[in-house]
Amino acid sequence: MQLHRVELVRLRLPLVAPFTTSFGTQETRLALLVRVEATAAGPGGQPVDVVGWGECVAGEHPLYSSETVAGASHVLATYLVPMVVAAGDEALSADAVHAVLRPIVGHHMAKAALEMALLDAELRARDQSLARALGATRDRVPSGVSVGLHDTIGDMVDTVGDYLDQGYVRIKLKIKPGHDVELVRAVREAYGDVPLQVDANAAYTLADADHLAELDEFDLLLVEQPLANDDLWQHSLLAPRLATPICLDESIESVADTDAALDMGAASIINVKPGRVGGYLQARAIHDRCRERGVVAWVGGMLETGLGRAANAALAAMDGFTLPGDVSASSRFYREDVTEPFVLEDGHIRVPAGPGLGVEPLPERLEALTVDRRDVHPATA
Ligand code: NPG
Repeated sequence: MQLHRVELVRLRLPLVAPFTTSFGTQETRLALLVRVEATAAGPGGQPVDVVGWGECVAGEHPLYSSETVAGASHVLATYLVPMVVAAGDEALSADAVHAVLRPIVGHHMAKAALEMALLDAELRARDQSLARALGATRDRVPSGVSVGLHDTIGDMVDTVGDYLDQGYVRIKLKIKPGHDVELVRAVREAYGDVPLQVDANAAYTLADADHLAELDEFDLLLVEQPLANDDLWQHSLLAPRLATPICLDESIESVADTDAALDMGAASIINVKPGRVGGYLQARAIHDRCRERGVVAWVGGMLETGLGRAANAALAAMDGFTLPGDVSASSRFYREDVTEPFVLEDGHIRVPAGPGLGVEPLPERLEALTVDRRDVHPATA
């Protein structure tokens, strides 16, 4: 593939309602997109000019992980893009990107965004969908929804009711110390045995083990990331004290982390987020490993625009993702997305079948949402 141009585009998207987790409240999302112009091989090997899009899920602030939009922009412009350009046209394929970028430590979300843009370009030229390229088998995926913390339990119960009315098949409640057991009890009492799980985003310590065990009576699918990101060992000590399965999110950045967590008994379920693990191809590798080991996995979400949402739906359509993912309708977060919106159909999201991501930014939306655009290859001053 020949790479002619790489552009970083920042969008500011207002959320339909503030989204609160144990690490803060968000009212808008600053999204970093990577746009590439390339010439790649067509179905018969002939050169085809294409545009590819990637989405970086780094936060505006380093609260969920250390990555940020500003940091990712810097790393993309200074290291990642020049490295793939220097690797040369011959070596440049989405499959090769992970190895080419290996010298750069961390920065998985920045790497994932560049890989995603190249993958989109490559697959568009080849006229193949991302779902097909990943080996996905389903044409729609069950849709779970993540419910942020609210001021009162009553408000949270009402919001859950709205989502159930819309057809979401699984509810994930954000929890934090002081907003946990009674919240879950209220939701269980209001809605019976709906598939329910909780996400602490690392808000507890091992000293909270007895308190977390009070969640056991609610028959939750899982408790996600109760302890700190780097507390793998402490998670392994917590797990035998809970009947509720532990799922890890923040702690898992690679296949090696997945193996370590499973070997140690720190988790029995894995949340796979392509950005957190360095791209869709690494996400597929973690899916494959979980499948080999007979471990339940599911696809997380990070408030993606329609671009990342399309790719997450394709990933979630793989056989080994046996729990509903955080792949909601676009309307869960955005009144106006940058692509055509994803909609709930009978509690499911349709997996795009068109080439590459199968969706693209709508020009007028893109223009209205754009904060700034910057060419990083060829670099401008
Ligand atoms: O559906 O996209 C979604 C959101 C799901 O709760 C969700 N994401 O901790 O998993 C998480 C959380 C998150 C959102 C994390 C934004 C980081 C940034």
